[in-house]
Amino acid sequence: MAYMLGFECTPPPLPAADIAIGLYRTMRRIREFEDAVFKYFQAGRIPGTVHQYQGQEAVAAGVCSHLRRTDYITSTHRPHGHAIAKGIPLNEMAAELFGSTQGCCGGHGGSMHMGSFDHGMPPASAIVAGGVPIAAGMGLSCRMLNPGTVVASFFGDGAFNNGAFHEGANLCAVWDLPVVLVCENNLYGASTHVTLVNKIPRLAERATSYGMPAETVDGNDVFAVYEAAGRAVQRARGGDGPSFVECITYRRCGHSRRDQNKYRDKDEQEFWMARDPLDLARDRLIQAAVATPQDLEAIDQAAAEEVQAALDYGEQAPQPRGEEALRGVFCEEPE
Ligand SMILES: Cc1ncc(C[n+]2csc(CCOP(=O)(O)OP(=O)(O)O)c2C)c(N)n1
Ligand SMILES: [Mg+2]
Repeated sequence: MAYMLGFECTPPPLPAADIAIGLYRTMRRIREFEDAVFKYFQAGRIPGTVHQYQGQEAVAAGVCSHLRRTDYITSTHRPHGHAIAKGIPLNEMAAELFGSTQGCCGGHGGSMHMGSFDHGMPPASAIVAGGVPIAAGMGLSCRMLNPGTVVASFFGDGAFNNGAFHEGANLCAVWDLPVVLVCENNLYGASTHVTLVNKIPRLAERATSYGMPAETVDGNDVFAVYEAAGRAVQRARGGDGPSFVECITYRRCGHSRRDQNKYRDKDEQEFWMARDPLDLARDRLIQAAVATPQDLEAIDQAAAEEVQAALDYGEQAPQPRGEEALRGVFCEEPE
């Protein structure tokens, strides 16, 4: 395990029962949504492509459970899990995927630009590392206009070597911005393994050079992510500046819809497939007698029903008329 994760880790104590069960529920809602959406894409019922989040649920759930509706996140080309964890209703997300005017971006964004200003998530940027300088800007605005508000910026290991990450991280550090930099190190940037593009594989080690606390956690253990993110969010909220949390995780799906994962080592895949974040959380909750298998099955069932209802809603929601395409393109003249 140490070889594959790259470090030894001890699972932290469980948080309070309602929080621990809430983390499981969020992960299950994400997994159900993603699995159902995959089937719709495969069947050609949703246009475009999709980058999915199966396997990484613990990161979004663990971080966003510390955030308020008035806090912000920035997201990536893989945004569904972040959006669900930040509280965007599934109906609005599903409608967005179908390009409906009822979608959270009015159908203009689709999968890769999921977001909702009402829920503290500007539409996701599919430009790798693009969210980091945006988070720095939002963090500056929060510090000046709304102290106590926090920005969490999600990005991948592939983003780490992009200049935009370094500019954004440096600004966060020098201006003590209330930003939590959440690196989802799923070991691959598309098909490129993290060791091929990093001489120092522990990305948190390099992040400390900006002068901020940085730590690496087991990103498949939702309770480990929850604990580390709690420290980082508290620090940001208290005005003490940014932190970097590297979450080592793995996607259970291809990079995008058509990817067949042929570039991934068999042993590596087997190791990670046996470390499903939902299974790990389920086992711990049951072992600690925080929940019974029946309690968790009820959560699973409710999530499946909610997701199916959302996709039914999204598929039937009204499609835009032609003139909608120009909405938001030109500035409206003030009356
Ligand atoms: C600036 C930029 N370069 C290249 C791409 C094409 N691209 C899309 S996703 C991706 C890989 C990103 O890897 P990572 O940041 O690790 O995120 P992951 O896909 O693993 O979630 C690339 C290269 C892009 N969208 N933006
Ligand atoms: Mg990656």
